[in-house]
Amino acid sequence: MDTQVDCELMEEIKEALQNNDLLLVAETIQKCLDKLNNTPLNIAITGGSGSGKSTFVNVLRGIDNRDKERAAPTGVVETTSEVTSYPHPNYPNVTLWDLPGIGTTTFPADKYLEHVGFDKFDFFIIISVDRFRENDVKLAQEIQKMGKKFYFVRSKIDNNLRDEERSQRKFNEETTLAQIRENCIKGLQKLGIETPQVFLLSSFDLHLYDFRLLEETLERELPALKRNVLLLALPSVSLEIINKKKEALQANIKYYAILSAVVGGVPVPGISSAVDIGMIAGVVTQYKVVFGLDIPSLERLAQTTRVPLDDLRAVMISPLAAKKITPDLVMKELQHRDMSVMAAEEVSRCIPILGIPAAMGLSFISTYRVLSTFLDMLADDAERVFKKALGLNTSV
Ligand SMILES: Nc1nc2c(ncn2[C@@H]2O[C@H](COP(=O)(O)OP(=O)(O)OP(=O)(O)O)[C@@H](O)[C@H]2O)c(=O)[nH]1
Ligand SMILES: [Mg+2]
Repeated sequence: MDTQVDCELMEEIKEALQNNDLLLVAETIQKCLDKLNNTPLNIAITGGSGSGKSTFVNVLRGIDNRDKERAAPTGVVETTSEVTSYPHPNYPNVTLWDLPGIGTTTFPADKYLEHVGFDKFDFFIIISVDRFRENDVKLAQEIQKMGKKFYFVRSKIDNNLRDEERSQRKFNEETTLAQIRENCIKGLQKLGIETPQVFLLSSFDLHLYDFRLLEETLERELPALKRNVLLLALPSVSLEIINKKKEALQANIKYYAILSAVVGGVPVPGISSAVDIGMIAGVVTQYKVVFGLDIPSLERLAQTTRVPLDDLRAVMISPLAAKKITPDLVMKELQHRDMSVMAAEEVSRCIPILGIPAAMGLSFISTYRVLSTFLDMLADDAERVFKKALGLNTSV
């Protein structure tokens, strides 16, 4: 799938470049980047009592249920009775909304939606721990009437598989999953949803079952800017997600490269032209957060996976991943790194397309290459950390 989002202001950037209005170029690019990074995304999680709503809210934010400070309260007796918002720890523009189940309120579906303030949500996830109920379906129909999207999630699949394995002599995971899916779909059809889609998940094993499918579906159905925000904010629970994050970040490098070219920077030995070290440090810091390689994210990952933090850190190879990013560190990395890995032609192809004046070409190329190289390094480390966290073979 195409994960690249181009900013609709590209034409204005080109025009400003042609007119040599560098201040306007910088301003417009900043606007683009703001849109790409700060577009709000509000996700509503609803469903029956004890279905795992709050746990799902937590895992989507990369937060462990046991994290008393930040986690949405969960447990066998903790009932969500109020609409509560939980901002994503790294992206304040992304908010997960833990809603009380419609069954735990006295509202009919339309009043329930009014009560929870449906308008602000980009989409709804309706969770059920077994078959879906009339309430779920009425809610889904009302959500649709309001012009919003909903997705059915069947939770705690790990429990079902464990139970089946204990009680069936010929246990087969695929067969059991197919049965659960079939059962949910038939139930929903009976209640009036013509072609339902149900995603089978375990919040404790997000990398298994249908989470990938759910993620792909959301990506497909969201408007471009929201899709980009969702992708960056999602926990890196699959190699595909890591790869898509990398592509999305790669697509933005041109903006930073233009910025660097118009603002000018410091000449670094071994680099063919000036680059803006401070800006590069800022962008690389953002890459670390997107890939979950910053210390707070790693600590949360260690807690969720129970893999010691030091073991996770030990598989990271790049000094950029292991240390706090400072302009000095970036400078040092640049000095002893071969930045010619990316063919000059590949980058220079962008120059006429973007309308970058020849005088700025070299700076553009340098920054483009530097950021691409750093992005590659960090994406590789993200893969290693992901494999370590899941106990996969990390030898490279
Ligand atoms: N095995 C398993 N247990 C889960 C899963 N998701 C949630 N749980 C457990 O189910 C219980 C209820 O989870 P919550 O997240 O509190 O459910 P909830 O829908 O927010 O519950 P209420 O707010 O009471 O309506 C907790 O003990 C969770 O640990 C899952 O995917 N697998
Ligand atoms: Mg709850």
